[in-house]
Amino acid sequence: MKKLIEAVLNAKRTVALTGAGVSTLSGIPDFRGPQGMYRNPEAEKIFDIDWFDRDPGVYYRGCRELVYGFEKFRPGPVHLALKQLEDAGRLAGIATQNIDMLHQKAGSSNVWELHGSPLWHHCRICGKSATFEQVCSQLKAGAEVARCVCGGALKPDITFFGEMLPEEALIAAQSAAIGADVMMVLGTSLTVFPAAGLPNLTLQAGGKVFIVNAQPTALDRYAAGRYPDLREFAEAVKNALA
Ligand code: CNA
Ligand code: ZN
Repeated sequence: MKKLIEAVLNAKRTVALTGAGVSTLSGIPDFRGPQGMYRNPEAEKIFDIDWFDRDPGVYYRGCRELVYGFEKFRPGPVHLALKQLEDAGRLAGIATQNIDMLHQKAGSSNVWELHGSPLWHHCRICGKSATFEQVCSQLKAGAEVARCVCGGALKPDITFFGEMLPEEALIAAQSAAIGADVMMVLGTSLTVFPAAGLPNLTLQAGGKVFIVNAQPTALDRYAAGRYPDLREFAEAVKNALA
């Protein structure tokens, strides 16, 4: 971990790419870790746009507790460490694949949400928007699927499989990755593209990539350093900035 911390302290521009692993420390299951949602074969349907249009109940049943229970989850040690790095002027931004809004809750200001978030929902028929709170209150009142006044299903602005990524966030994250001399890859299996391609942009531009993830990734052999433990990472950041 010493090499990673030294690189960050000496870098001109560091960016982070985060995945579901950083939020397992807050109690939110990931997809592909040992306790991940993909142990349930139905899980692949939950964030699939064709399934949503066929039966929005698949998403709402699968995410009732999780997404609409997001209020009860608190930022974990990695979210807090990244906020500290930003405050210390050591982190230019965070590209996240997460949809749980925990980086913002931790206070990080430069967050590119590559897979969107449920902060807003839109009607699949008329396009009208609804807030997270409006959807939560429908679900609390017993609705199986949150619906627009026109009767259409409300879909969260989360990028589902089969949809394009939010263009602005993707372009910002890509240019940050190209301009970074250090990229920290934290808690992601690096399997969902194009997000998983961001570290390649840093490598191609001559920057260094460090990976902190329990399971191996396809980029491990190109990494300047590779560590399994996200808690240890958060602790090392805290100590370095103390
Ligand atoms: P993933 O494929 O589930 O990979 C997560 C990785 O994190 C795995 O390789 C784990 O080994 C690793 N990991 C988990 N916990 C720890 C830990 N404590 N220490 C070290 N490593 C750990 O998730 P990705 O983010 O790579 O996949 C992208 C998908 C998952 C995105 O589309 C997300 O929207 C989606 N997702 C997001 C959330 C969330 O917002 N919190 C939760 C579940 C899935
Ligand atoms: Zn509508």
